[in-house]
Amino acid sequence: MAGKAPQENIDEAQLRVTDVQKKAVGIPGVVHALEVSLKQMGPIRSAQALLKINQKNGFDCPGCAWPEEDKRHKAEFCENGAKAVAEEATKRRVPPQFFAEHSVSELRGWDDFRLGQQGRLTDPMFLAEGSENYVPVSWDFALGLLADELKALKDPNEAIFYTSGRTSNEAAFLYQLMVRGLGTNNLPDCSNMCHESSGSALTETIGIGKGSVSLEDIYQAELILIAGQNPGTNHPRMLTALEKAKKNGAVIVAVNPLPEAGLMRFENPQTVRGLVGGGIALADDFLQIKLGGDQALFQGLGKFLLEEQRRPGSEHAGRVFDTAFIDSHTTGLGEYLEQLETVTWAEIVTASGLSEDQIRATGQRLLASKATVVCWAMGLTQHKHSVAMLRDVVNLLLLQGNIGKPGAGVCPVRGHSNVQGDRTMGIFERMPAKFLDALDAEFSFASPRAHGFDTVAAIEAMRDGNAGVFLGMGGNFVRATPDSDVTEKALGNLSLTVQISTKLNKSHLVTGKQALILPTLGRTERDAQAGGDQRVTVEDSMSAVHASRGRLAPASKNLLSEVAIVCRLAALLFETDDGGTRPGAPLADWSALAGDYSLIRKHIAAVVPGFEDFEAKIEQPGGFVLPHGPRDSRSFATASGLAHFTANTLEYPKVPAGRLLLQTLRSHDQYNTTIYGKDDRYRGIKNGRRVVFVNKNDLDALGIADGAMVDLVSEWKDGVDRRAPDFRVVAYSTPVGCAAAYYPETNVLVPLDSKADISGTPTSKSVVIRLEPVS
Ligand SMILES: Nc1nc2c(c(=O)[nH]1)N[C@H]1C(S)=C(S)[C@@H](COP(=O)(O)OP(=O)(O)OC[C@H]3O[C@@H](n4cnc5c(=O)[nH]c(N)nc54)[C@H](O)[C@@H]3O)O[C@H]1N2
Ligand SMILES: Nc1nc2c(c(=O)[nH]1)N[C@H]1C(S)=C(S)[C@@H](COP(=O)(O)OP(=O)(O)OC[C@H]3O[C@@H](n4cnc5c(=O)[nH]c(N)nc54)[C@H](O)[C@@H]3O)O[C@H]1N2
Ligand SMILES: [Mo]
Repeated sequence: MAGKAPQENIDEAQLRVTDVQKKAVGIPGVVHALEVSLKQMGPIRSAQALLKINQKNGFDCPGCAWPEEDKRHKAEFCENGAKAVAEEATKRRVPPQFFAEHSVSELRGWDDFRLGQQGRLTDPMFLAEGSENYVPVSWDFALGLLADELKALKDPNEAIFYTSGRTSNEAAFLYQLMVRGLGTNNLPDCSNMCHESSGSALTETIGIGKGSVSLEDIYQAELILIAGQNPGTNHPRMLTALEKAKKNGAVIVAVNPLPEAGLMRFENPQTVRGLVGGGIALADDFLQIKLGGDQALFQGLGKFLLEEQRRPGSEHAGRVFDTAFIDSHTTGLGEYLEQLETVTWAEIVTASGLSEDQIRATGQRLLASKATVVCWAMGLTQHKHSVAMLRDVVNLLLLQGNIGKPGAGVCPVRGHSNVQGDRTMGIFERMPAKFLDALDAEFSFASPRAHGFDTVAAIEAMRDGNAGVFLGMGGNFVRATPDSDVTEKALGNLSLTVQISTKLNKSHLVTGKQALILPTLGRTERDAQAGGDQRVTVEDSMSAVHASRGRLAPASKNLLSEVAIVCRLAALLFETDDGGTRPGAPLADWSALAGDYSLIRKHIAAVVPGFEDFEAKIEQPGGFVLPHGPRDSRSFATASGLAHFTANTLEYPKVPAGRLLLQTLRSHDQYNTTIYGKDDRYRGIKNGRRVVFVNKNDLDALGIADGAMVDLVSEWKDGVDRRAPDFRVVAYSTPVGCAAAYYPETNVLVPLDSKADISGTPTSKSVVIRLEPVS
């Protein structure tokens, strides 16, 4: 039997701080995942679901975007993947009766854990203006209301269409077509808050916003730098790949303010050795860097290579740089080297918090490596100067020709399982003209060309009264976004907010004047349409596209697939009463597309490069890999046709005395805003989430005791008091001046206009705070 959903908020008084763990996975991970699975799914469904994760002919794990290996284990087992599946395939339900019993005001008092744990949404629900309770409605009513509200807008740019990264390629493609057909590019997505800085930096410098390595490259790498990433929790299957790289002789360097368990030691649950204990030490070196200090580190490494290149008598002199590659494939080296000459070691040390010796030792690792990969995630993308930081990552790799050769390259490790695919399908407020031209040609219409709102701009538009309707294709907008109080108020200005969701979350409760919940199928469920059972496709972090087919019975008879929802809405928007297409609307047979997704793939094949023969290519076992110029042939689709070195002034956060810099991150028991449980096992936290990790020296200097209760108060130039109350202080291994606490509880502290230059990503890893003791 599956267990009952919790009926209480997390009681933070029960919080306990235990020992920090120095290794990841092993038996405790397996046991924990099975516990969660059984509680949510019961034994039979657990077995059905877990055996189909990431198997050929199975479904793509909704956990993360790390690629699958070609030779798969019987169970591609990963603790957090299993938890993600359990949360979706849960037997718990949120039926209409639930909303009759609980008003939205009451539910607003429930925390994210309690809301998410109630289970799957079963029916379309409507919250009328002034009403306290959602009521069940028909799909015709719900979609009719949404279409009417959209049509009634003075300007299509008053509508906002958000996407989270679980949406399939097929649904995403039709969704952006519908949005552009309506006449707007307002397509903000979770990527704006996630890897946007990676996309910005990579597109400028190497001509494509995607990583350049394959799994094989990871296995063949001689040196792997992992900066700003906690794979033990967020990409556990990556540890298996790192273990293999390590066995092949790779050196691994972890760059992180925190000694994350997964990076330190890993027990692979797929192997006997992993299960009996011991495991393998993954990181050879650990650089405990200050928050936001990575640009300094990468410039320091560049400076070291430059010095070695030029040092008379050095065995490496003149041979450090890959001159042949630089001469034929790059531009801008001179300006970059000038910047490296200008920046001083003293500044690099201050900014990074690392010693010159430590950086030089890592430089020696680079000298010794013929193939280097740099992997990164949110620790590098969510700072004010993230784009410059990532350009410096690219600079360093270009110096030694580490792009487009086996075992080398850039590896931004994506989050949501199809966030990369959604972008490929056109979910972007600034899609290039080439894509839009192809879209127009395929559907005989003229898509709008003015850029739309990204996530922050969308909130600003809502706040300022410039938006009327919000539609969320998945995700939990109100909790994932920064400046929670501002965002909540902004949503209240809209006339209608609509969420296409699998599970209950706060975005269903903080609404416009009217609201709709449109419940949809998840990845694990059978998607039966007029043309038979359908499969969808996804793209992983390494540009591999493959099919995903759900097998479980849907959570309710009244769910529609994401594709079906888009098609029905588009038909209401674009079709005339006699079934024709309105003038100016995209020419598409929406009901045929809903019945047979292979027809959608035909359109994708015609519009998106690399998808020719799409249907045939997904028949190949494991799918196919999209073209990637730098990786495939060292060709760079920049204006000059060359890879660009760039000169970036060194930046780093400067924190006033007596203040700390806060990073907001994930615990081991959450998937973004979905909270699975109350523990962060590796970091030694049990039964609670309101903790702030602080260096002991900072606590001493501030006169605050380990275990004391404090409010976190963010300080920003607008002088507004942003406060997250009642956090327990935990003395922890983190650089002096650098604190950490969990997202989304701390999103209230991130000011809306504190965002990265160029990419616009909220600075979730860089918030100046003070600790105010609670008396
Ligand atoms: N189980 C699980 N899996 C997930 C998710 C989840 O919530 N749960 N989320 C998914 C999503 S959408 C994403 S984007 C990824 C996120 O994956 P991660 O980026 O690993 O997630 P975070 O918890 O934000 O961790 C950031 C890491 O960067 C470090 N860090 C913070 N600031 C800095 C810095 O300035 N420099 C350096 N060098 N390091 C820094 C932190 O200490 C932490 O180890 O995971 C995906 N997978
Ligand atoms: N402070 C701070 N803020 C952050 C971050 C941070 O590190 N710190 N990280 C940022 C990052 S990296 C990201 S990616 C965003 C995440 O932002 P989002 O993607 O908006 O948030 P999620 O929590 O992943 O969304 C969870 C909801 O998605 C719905 N859902 C799940 N599966 C499906 C599905 O298959 N279809 C549909 N239609 N709905 C589904 C469920 O209803 C669930 O409640 O948050 C960002 N916000
Ligand atoms: Mo993400």
